[in-house]
Amino acid sequence: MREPRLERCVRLRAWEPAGPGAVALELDVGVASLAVARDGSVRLRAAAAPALPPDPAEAIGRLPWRPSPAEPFAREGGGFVLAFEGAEGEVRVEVEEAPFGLHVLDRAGAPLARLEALELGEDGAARAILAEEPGRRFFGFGEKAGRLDKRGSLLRMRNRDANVTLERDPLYVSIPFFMAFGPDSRAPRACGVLLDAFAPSRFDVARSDPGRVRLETSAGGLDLGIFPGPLPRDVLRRMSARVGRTPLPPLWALGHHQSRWSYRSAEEVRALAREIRRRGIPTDAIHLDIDHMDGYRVFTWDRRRFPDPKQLLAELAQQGFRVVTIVDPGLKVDPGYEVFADARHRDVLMRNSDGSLCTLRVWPGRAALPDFNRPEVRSWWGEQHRPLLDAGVAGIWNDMNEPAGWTSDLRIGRLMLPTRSQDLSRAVQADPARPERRVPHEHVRNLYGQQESRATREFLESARPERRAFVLSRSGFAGVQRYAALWTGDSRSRWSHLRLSIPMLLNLSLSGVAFCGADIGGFALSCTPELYARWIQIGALYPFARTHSMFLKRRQEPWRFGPRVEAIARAALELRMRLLPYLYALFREAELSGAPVWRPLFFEFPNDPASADVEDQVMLGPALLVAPVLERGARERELYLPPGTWLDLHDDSRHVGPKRLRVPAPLERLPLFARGGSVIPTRSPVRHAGETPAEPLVLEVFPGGDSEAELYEDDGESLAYRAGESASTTLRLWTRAGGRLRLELGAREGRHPVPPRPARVVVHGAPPPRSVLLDARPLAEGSATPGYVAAEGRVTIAFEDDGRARAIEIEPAP
Ligand code: MIG
Repeated sequence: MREPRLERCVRLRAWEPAGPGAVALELDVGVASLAVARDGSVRLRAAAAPALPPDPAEAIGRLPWRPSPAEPFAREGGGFVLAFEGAEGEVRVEVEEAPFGLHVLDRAGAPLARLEALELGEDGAARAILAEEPGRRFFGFGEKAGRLDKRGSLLRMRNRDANVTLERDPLYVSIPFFMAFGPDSRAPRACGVLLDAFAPSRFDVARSDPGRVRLETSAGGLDLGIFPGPLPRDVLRRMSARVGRTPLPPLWALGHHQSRWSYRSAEEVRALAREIRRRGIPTDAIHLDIDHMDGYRVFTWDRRRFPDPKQLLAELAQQGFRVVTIVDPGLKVDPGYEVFADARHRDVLMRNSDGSLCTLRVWPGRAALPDFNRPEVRSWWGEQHRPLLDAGVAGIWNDMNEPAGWTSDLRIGRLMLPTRSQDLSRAVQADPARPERRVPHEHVRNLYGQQESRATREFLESARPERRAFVLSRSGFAGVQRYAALWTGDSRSRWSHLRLSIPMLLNLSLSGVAFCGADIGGFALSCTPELYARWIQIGALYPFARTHSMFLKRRQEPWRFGPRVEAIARAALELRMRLLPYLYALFREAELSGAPVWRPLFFEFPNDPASADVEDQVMLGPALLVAPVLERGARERELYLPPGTWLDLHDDSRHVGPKRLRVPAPLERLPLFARGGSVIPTRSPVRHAGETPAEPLVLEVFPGGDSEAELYEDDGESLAYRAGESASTTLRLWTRAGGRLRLELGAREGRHPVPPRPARVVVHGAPPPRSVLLDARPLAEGSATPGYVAAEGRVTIAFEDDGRARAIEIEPAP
């Protein structure tokens, strides 16, 4: 990013109301508009021009702005106030005349954000300087390596193929959003800031000046979103109401995905599938990397190695496997290749400013790139997937869409070394807001991968309206979650990269991307048995769980590391399968509220200052705390338990936080704790999500507090749930001193049919009771249904779940 010439705005010259909840501003250096939404979110747009550029928001997939009825009023001494208070949120924006500045406050007057200076320049460059308080922390920023708290860093947003150096910046994804949090621990205070600029941008996060955060964009003008808290979840609710949420994935996509660069032939894929099932490794999907294609021509198959894809995929479907194929954006420049010929004929490809075809070298050799900013190109691109769907492909994996590529390379067999790096400096693309106009590719670069995934999802949803789509993308921008899940690209099979994945996925989660994961086992270099064991233990709990690896290295199927590690992998994936009902409900929550599936500790414990320091532990939803082992040779793990009661899942031992402790972590063990006072819906493990579990409903109850949770069910596959074809059951738990406990299952709601089924409630850490009541009637001890068994510190209650409301009470022995 070159240094832009900018001029500081010194003065607000004039202002006037501009429709509901909005004000038009005339500045000494340009114009601006300020708006307050019904949920209290604030938007400031500004440019050094006589008028603001057309708003690209809708064209890039932003949800409609919901204006508040707020009206501005003049302040004494100049400037104005725009304030709003409603059922969904509240905010007060004080605008100062000279020097120009903005204070964003909550109703109680607590500062949320303070724009201290605004600088605008030619070509739409802009800089916003936010005054910050010491002790504030900064999370989010999309896909970034390094610490969880980004205070003190300089972060760049320009999508780039990171090429196995994940510790560098920038990476594949740019999400110019952060959540400022703290510093007041008595009253949690979180606020979100989105620099909604798809041109390359830069964040100086209290680095050059500990009291300031500087946001800079290189084009497009300033478009700043401010999302009030006070809680982290409030920020994400508001931010995601703007940029969109992660749609509920099909259930199978929450299973384990097995991938490799590449499974190279139908026979190899068959053998893989057989082996997975023979060994009982729970797995739902197999990914086909670039070698399934004919000479890396996307949307084709190598007919020698994959003579009958439809037949192959049908066989795999019989065994409960879905197939995901890779689709790169680069089309081989080859007049004999139909897709390319059609692309050229329809003029959908990116050009250079002189009108020549823009090309890069990628896997197929010289390749051309579609311009996904044009809606008709997106539809055209979508249509190209039809043959894949006809063959039975279930999901699409978008790689190389930063876009990646190079200018020349050296090849030896499948090995390739770029000898000259990418040059797209002459390329132009459609301006999303005015598709007939061309802008430098660089100005819209960060949108490239997202627009590709958008084209893909929109096609999948229109071609198969009866099914939820699955799209996986490497690149993206703010809001990418609407279209695709993300994986974090090319890591190395090294302990440092296992460790890196934790804060990286937490920050991605806090940036709106609920469905994200890292390659289990690491991508490049060979993985050791111990590293694979530790990686899959935590990887099985990544929101998106895929084993993937490069060629030229030790193979990475879960059984490649000997029987001991195979058993560990199986157990880890079985745990994921058990937790599927819980995970599924978390994904549903993400779709409804923007709350991520993976949460840093402070998200759940915003009042506990120590929780904000923890970057190597994860809350999987509200109820499970995971402390992965990230060190070679470690056989114990030190961890932190936030305030409250915790039960160690391995032995039901009880701990009271806040507390640091050291727990044994033999290779077989992932330290895992349940929050006291929670109910976790589970089921018995299956080999793939579509299989009927032997035990469809097991409610794991961890006493030590009260809670309310939701069991969410539907057909797992279609979009009918959006029309009420779902089933929700409220789970309420009360625990009282001395071991008294009451669990209520609300009457099932919604139209998704669930046949009567056996159910179990397992109360952990519970001594033999005096009595157990089901709907106020005492149950007999024994194996009959209904009935209960008390053994080994657990009370297990068996009953039939027919959808009616139920109440279970445990009376402790005196
Ligand atoms: O230049 O398709 O991140 O997952 O296996 C490498 C081959 C291209 C990079 C992806 C990786 C994939 C690989 N791709």
